Amino acid sequence: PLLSEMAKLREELSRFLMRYKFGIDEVLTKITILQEEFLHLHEHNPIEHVNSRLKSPESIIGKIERKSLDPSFDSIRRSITDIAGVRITCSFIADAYRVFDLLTQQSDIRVLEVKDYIKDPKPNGYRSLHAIIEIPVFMSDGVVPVTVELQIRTIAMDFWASLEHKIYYKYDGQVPSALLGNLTETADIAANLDLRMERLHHEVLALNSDPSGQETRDRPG
Ligand code: 0O2
Repeated sequence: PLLSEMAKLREELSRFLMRYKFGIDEVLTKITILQEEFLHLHEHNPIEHVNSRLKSPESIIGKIERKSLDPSFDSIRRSITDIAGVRITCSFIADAYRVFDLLTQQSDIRVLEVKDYIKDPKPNGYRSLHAIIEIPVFMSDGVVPVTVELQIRTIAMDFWASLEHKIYYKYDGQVPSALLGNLTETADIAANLDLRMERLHHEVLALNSDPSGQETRDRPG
């Protein structure tokens, strides 16, 4: 009986997680459409790359324990909003906000929460635009709203965050204070690089435009 209980639980868990995988698929399709449309219009493509991940059962269990949550599917659905995660890396800060608007203004998407760590960086220097969105997924037995965590950032922010993440895990969260200071400083340097790159980008656009402000030249080749 215990084995059949376990098998039932595993089946329920994989069906539960499947919805989140489909939620990711829906968001990725929306991003692909935006990217292809930008490409078609011959405009500058605001998206550098896209990553997605489904939280592992171990990591979900870890969060249930850390937050002392009721371990029911219903409570997990309500309390753990980052089971499905999509990270979009853009070239410039303005692109990050543009992509955020283009996605969150779509009529089938409901925005549950926004955390703008670009405007208000975390004390360690972490920058990114976060949103918890809800997207409908059409299953055989009906429509289910699925929450997806969106993280939108620039290449420089992403570079910093991946190194910081590695260091954080290497020291199991207890990063030596000398390193912490250095990390925050590099986050500020990365933010400065973002500003300068954006300025440079605008200068290039201005140089390639005619007096009426229309772009006149495409990249050769
Ligand atoms: P992983 O391994 O990337 O999934 P919560 O998720 O509710 O516990 P919180 O603080 O409410 O956390 O959510 P928040 O601030 O929106 O951050 C969630 C995710 O953002 C993290 O997920 C990271 O991916 C990223 N993040 C937030 N702060 C930092 C930071 O200081 N450094 C880096 N590198 N990433 C950060 P996880 O689950 O912590 O990690």
